[in-house]
Order: sequence, then structure tokens, then C-alpha cells
Amino acid sequence: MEKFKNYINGEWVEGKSREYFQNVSPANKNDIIGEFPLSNAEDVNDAVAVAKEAYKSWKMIPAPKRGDILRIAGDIFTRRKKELAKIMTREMGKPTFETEGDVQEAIDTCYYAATETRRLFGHTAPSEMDNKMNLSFRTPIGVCGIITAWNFPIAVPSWKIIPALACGNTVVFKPAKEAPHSGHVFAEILEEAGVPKGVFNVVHGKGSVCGEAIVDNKDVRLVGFTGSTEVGTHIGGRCGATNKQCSLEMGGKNAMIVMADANMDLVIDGALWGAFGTTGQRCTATSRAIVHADVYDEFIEKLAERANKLRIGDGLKADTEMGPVIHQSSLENCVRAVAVAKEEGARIVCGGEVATDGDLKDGCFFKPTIVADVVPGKHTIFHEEIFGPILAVTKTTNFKEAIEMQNDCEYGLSSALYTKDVNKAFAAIRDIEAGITYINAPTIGAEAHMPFGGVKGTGNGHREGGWTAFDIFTEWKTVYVDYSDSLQRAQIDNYDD
Ligand code: UN1
Repeated sequence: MEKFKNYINGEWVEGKSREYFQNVSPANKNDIIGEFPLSNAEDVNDAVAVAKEAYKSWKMIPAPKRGDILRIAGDIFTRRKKELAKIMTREMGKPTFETEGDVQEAIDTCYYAATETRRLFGHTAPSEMDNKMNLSFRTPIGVCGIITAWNFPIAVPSWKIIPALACGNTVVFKPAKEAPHSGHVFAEILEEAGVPKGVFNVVHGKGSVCGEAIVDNKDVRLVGFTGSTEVGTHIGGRCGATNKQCSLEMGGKNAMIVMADANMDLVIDGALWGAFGTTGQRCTATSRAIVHADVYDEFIEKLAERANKLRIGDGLKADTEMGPVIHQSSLENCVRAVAVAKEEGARIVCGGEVATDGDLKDGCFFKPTIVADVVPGKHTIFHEEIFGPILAVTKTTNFKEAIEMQNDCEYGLSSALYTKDVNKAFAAIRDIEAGITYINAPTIGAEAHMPFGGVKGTGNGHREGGWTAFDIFTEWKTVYVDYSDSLQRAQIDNYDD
């Protein structure tokens, strides 16, 4: 069995503990992909030390030159797209058409960031005084610790790592334990692209050990995290205590609102993709549908018919439409959530159970599930993020109530409204409490050059993606140049009263 290594200072090195964890395919527990280091705090501290050293020279390279390297990384991601997609599918399960899209997001991010290195604009402003110039420009922050989830094992790390490097920071990356092979290939690609030794480092292992060590290391100046609200909140607290900057991308319970005038074929296509794409394991997944009473039964009937037909299986098979959930405990969580929904009196329309036909018995497969007649405040499933292929459907009688239901949520990442009424569409854009709102499209489908992030329990005010990513990975240096040859005291010498 292949034993993988950490990537520190441009070298592939064993973890200090010499202990390993196995990377097992969620589609088949007998398919063991390899063993990865169970690294400890010493490994993390080594990586941070070299990243701190490498920062001194990387930040001095002109930003457009750093951009040239990231453009080459985009070319290599393009060349390795299909091969990398198979690696990703094997370790985290979603079908290859989805993992190819995941790599494409990284390609888009590389090309976008490469050009953005020529546009890291600053500001100039008039001074209060004569013969004085005021300006402010972006500077890098230092060593960034990047900790990510497994569901977008290339795209989401790229949203953080690529802009971080573009801005002149160095990186210590801890990939998710469920998708370490993708993290390994990320390092191979950046190395081939010409990222200098020590600028990008990968340390594999547990969040509770390596993630903690990253957050605790005083030389890490920023932590970028994607994962659960529970872990993110913990990280945020720790970063606050040590004055580290911190960008958190956490949970979601995203709703699509369906009004009676909506194009029902479009609604069903969108609900199917939003709820069951990536087996419902996106932070942007559609996990609630709030449907107008006039079309409620039609929605449930048509969606259930399509959900029952979805081909579940190994994502590496060409005809698979929906892969497994990530691991056994995730499967058990889906079973538990459905049991609670039943107990609380909601109606299981389809699915609701583990899929075990044929080869499926060796993997972690859960049938696409629709839970209907879900009532806010009464049913846990209306509020709780499951991260699985389960859609909770709620009836509404009017638009205002639908918006209130949508906002009755501790998270606020994505949202969708299906209607042909332009007035309702604009009111929803204004009133929905979420970082992202789609009109007549499902809650998933973010593009790399647009801000991505959420409000309330989803985030802490930052937006990855697009131009806003460069706000996360830079801070401002303000400069006053006084060429008067005299002491000019601001707020004092320029006012005579
Ligand atoms: C995530 O689930 O963490 O918009 C990211 C989407 C994808 C990204 C999802 N482009 O669903």
C-alpha cells in the first residue's frame, strides 16, 4: 500500500510520529487508497517555520510575477483535470462529472488570481495639508494556515491558497482527513508550477492535532477555515485570543422558495440538483424547500418521481448520478435525522434509508430522501444541517411568510427563489438573510470570480472568491509623505480658531 508524505520546504517528508491513517473510499470500504501521515504539532511547527522564512523572499517577488506562477498552476490543473477528478472521486465519492467541475473551479481561480495580481489596487486621497500626500496600499499578512473540508477537495482549498499566494503570503495547508490525496496532488501541481520551496506546505493529519497546532502557532498570522460551525466557532475564539486574523466558512441550511407561478419543470430540475448534487454534502446544498400551497402536492410528487430514479453508485462509474455519503458516521447521521423527523410527525415521501443493493452494501449509500409537511419550530429537520441527501419540504400560503420561514435559520449562506414575478424577485433579493441569493436557479453553483460566503452562523464577515478574497489575504499600509520641510501637525496647524 502506498505511504504518502507531508510536503515541507519543497521536500516530501515523513511525519515525526511515523503513525498513519488510512484513506478509504466511501463507495467501497475494501478500496484503501493509501496511508497518510498522522502528523503532530512538531510537523506543523516545522512547516510554519519554513513558511515564515520563505515569506521573506516570496513577498518581495513582484505580484504579477507571482501571478505568472499561478497561471502555470492553472495550466497544470487543466492538463491533469480528468486524472485528478478520478483521484478525488475515489476518495470522497461524488461522480466524476462533479469532480471535474471542482477542478475547473480551481483552474478559474488560478487564472482569475493571476490577472488580479496586476490589479491589487490601493488608494490615494487628498491630505488635509499642503505639500503632503496620503496613500494606502495592500500588503501581505504572513504565514496563512489553511484548514479545509473534503466535499470540494480542490476548489475550496484553491479559493484560499491561490489568492493567499497571489498576495505574497506563504501557506501551511492541512487538507481534510477524508480527502488527503487531493491535497497531495495540490502540492505536486504548485511545485511543478514553480512555487519556491517553503512557500506552500502540506501537513496531513487530524484537525484536533494539526488544526489545533496551526491555530496555536504564534507565527501563523491568519487562519482560513471551511468546515462545521462548531469547529469554526472554536477556531474563531482561539484566533481572537491570539489576535490572529481568521476567515470562517461554515454551515448552511439553504432554502429554495417556490411560488405558485414558477416554471415547475425548472423547479424540479433545480431541486433535484440542489438537494442531491454532491449527495447533499455542500454547504450550499438545498436542504429546505418552502413551497406555495397551490403547487405543493405537484412539487412533492414530481420531485419524488425523479429522486427515486436517480442512479446511486460508485462515482467512478460513468452512469452514476449520485455517489455515497462520506463515511459510516455520516450515514448513521442520515438514519438518525430521518428517525427524528418521523418521530416528530413529518412525512417521509421517498428514500429515508440506507441503500444496500448489490455493490452498494460495501459503501456508505443513502437513498435520496424527501421529508414533507415539515413545520418550523416543530420539526428539527427544518433547522438542523444534516450534510446528506435529505430535503425538508414546508408548505407556505404567501410570499411574506415564505421569506420569514427562509430567514428562520441560524445560518445564512445560500438561498433561491423560483417565480416569474419580478417584484417578488427583487423583494427577495433585498429581504433574504443570506450571502448568496439565486433567482430561478438552485442554491448551488457559485462561480470563482464572485464573492462567496454567508451571514449569521455561516461566517464571520469575510467573502472568499472574486475580488473580495484579496481583502482576506491582505492588510492595508497607510503612508503619509510630507514634502513641506516643516512640522505640520494634523488637526491642529491646519485649523486656526
Ligand atoms: C461548498 O459547499 O463548500 O456553489 C462549496 C457551489 C460550489 C461550491 C460549494 N460552486 O455549490
